[in-house]
Amino acid sequence: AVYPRVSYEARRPRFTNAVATQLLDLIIAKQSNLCVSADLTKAADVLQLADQVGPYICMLKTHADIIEDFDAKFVEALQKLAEKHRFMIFEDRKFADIGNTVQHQYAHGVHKIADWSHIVNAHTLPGEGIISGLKAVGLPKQRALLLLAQMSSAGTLFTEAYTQQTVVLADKHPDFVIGFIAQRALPSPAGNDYLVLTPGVGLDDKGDGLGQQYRTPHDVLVKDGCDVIIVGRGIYKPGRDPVAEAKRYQKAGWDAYLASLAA
Ligand code: 6AU
Repeated sequence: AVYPRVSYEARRPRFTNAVATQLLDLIIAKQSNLCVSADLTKAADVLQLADQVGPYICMLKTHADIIEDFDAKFVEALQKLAEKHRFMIFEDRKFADIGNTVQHQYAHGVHKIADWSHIVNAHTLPGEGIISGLKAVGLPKQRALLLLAQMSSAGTLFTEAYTQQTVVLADKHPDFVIGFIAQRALPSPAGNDYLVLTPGVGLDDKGDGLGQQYRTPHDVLVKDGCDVIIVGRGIYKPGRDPVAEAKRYQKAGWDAYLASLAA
């Protein structure tokens, strides 16, 4: 294989961040590398989806700022579901500002993301300060960060050099940066291990008419060496049965992982 697969078990001791080891434990215990993206606009709908797919996922991804009735009760209920079904919470905030501003966006405001989300993500465009700022807030709370190193959308302005520079920035903070949002495995020049979480995964659709591009779990896990598949509308799009689809993507993701181990 182009990207030799090392098992989740063997990689676990390479991580110092507690979120990364917890996540790997969940992936192994539940045999699931599936993260469901719950991009719904009503709190009750997000919670219902989380309860339905909870047994089949390692992680639930939220966009808190699209939830019309977001409040502390929602957060409490989501945390209960995360404990009940054992999944991690990933708020897909995509921070992109200077360190001082993202600290406030992370800790304060309506969403108080740092209080409830195990994982958040950030663009590296502003430079290292965005990581340092988020880390000062997140690390004492035992949180973790993913850096956007590539995107799934058509015509993305990410370049190979930007992707490589993003890995170099991660290597300055391996205690807080546990991985990337990317489309393929990204080896680190410093020899750190990173988890690659990959959106733009779908078994039935090729795109969404707004630039999203879908590949299969087999493509991203076997061909491109990624670690976690992120699936949204493939699971909850109207007309689809979220439980049946979550089971289907869990199996597709795990079968692809096993195939990549054998490859
Ligand atoms: O499966 P979908 O297309 O319904 O949803 C994909 C989810 C959305 C996007 O905001 C997000 O994944 N996403 C990201 C993330 C996770 O950062 C990056 C990217 O390159 N593409 C992408 O779709 O919630």
